[in-house]
Amino acid sequence: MAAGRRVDALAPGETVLATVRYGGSGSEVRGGLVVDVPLPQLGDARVDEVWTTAANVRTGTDGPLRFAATDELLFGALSVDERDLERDVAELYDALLEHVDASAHPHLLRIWNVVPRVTQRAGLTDEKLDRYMSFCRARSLAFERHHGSDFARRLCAASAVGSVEGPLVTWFLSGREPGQRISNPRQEESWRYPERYGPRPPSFARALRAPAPFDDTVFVSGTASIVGHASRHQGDVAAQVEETLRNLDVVTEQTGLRRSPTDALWKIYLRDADDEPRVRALLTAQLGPTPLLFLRADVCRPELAIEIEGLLVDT
Ligand code: 3EB
Repeated sequence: MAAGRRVDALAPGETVLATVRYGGSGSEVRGGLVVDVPLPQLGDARVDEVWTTAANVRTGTDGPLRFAATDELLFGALSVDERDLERDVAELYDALLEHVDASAHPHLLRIWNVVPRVTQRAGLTDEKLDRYMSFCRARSLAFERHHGSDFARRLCAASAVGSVEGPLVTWFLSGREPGQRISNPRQEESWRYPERYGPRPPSFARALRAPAPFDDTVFVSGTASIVGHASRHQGDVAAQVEETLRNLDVVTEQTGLRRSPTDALWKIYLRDADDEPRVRALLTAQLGPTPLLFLRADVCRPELAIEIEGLLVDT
């Protein structure tokens, strides 16, 4: 299983499980599931994220869910045009969790979410809520409905960032075997954030060690300049990069694996496209030759300028 990397050519015997295309890249598709993500890429390169496998791939749909699966893995995607954000998130996650729970791949490993206008006010009636808080409430309630009151034990790695426009899009990977949740001792568990960040906390693990068919692979969640539960270095993107890298270092220490695999793609979400050259220079100096994919996205807290996610692999 080759995970989330850029490919220029497929190796013999490899088939595509899924292609994640950013910013309407419109590039050629070679089978499997296609997920179009409404976030523009920054910088010169235009790369897709391709998940390949040596196993047979079958594709299908289940209501709003589209998927590609092997015997061991399920890659699925859902996309809804917005009517009411909390109702949409509830329906989307109900469809996702119903399908996954009934499937031969009931263990969620990684979820990505793109929420339109994520930092805007939730509505005219509730002054204190922004749309990220609404998203978190509906997602948390859905996990509780499907997995019970101790659903936190089963949470996987995730990201949730904002688009300017377009549908609510969620895509995910689940497996036949469970992964192993990994915490970051520098950061509060997301499901224990205090109520000032919203009436229901976010629902994700800092990282997850992937089961077979992955080999010593860890999915690292979106990681930002947060220590404990507090945002750090508002207005200073270079300091946020440093703090984020410290968090990535600490998560990496917990796993016993190394950072900087050369064939995995690290994704950098930037609130301000103008920060891209500077952040690219900082990260290239720190991460070495790892391929970097920069996306213009709203990080879910307005004071955060950057979020980074990726994979650790034993090389
Ligand atoms: C954070 O640490 C920053 O809501 O699924 C990172 C990863 C973040 C996942 C999510 C949010 C999510 O709270 C934001």
